[in-house]
Amino acid sequence: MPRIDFLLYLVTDRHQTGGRPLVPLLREALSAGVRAVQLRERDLETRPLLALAEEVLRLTRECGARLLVNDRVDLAMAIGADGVHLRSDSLPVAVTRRLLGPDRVIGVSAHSVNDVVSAESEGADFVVLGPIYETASKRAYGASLGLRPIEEAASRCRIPVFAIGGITAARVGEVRRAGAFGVAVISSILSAASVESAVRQLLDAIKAPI
Ligand code: TZP
Repeated sequence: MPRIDFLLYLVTDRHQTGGRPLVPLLREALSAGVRAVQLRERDLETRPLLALAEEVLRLTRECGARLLVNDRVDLAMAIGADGVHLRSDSLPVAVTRRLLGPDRVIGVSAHSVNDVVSAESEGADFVVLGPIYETASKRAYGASLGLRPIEEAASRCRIPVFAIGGITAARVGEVRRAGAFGVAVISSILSAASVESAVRQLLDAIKAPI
């Protein structure tokens, strides 16, 4: 099982950059210390998504960071990405593992403790659980979960749980105290006026004793 060696997981959404192009912002985030990126551009068609994925992979490689591709196992394999991030309607974890082999990383999106338990039993390497807080990024997922599911998932499961949804540097402490291994974010990095200082603040909060 691949070791999860990052605590801050940057999820992309090129619609949340305040009109700025995504790739230079990713470069800035990687230079500031982001070590894992999930490419999640759900409305991009295959060809432009492939081109973007190749460009982002070059960047992550330069910076010694990992790149996971949301949902598109085919695309992740085609470019030699570090892994995939599966949704509930993606290929199952076991099928993905057969395709990717033992060394690639498989992350799974979870919206309940039961989702985390299932993801672990199916062989996921880590989960992203949320939305923990109210977030404009994901109204579609309805009510925020709060901290309790993190506590329960952390006590019932061994795989790393990343908290997502409304995560800011100020909230990192409480989600980590609840049992989150790390945090996953879109807007608090990509919508920030200074991506570099947003990343630094998040990493400082992550490194602070809990
Ligand atoms: N899954 C649950 S909430 C969410 C995703 C992808 C969006 C998180 O965005 P933000 O801006 O970090 O709250």
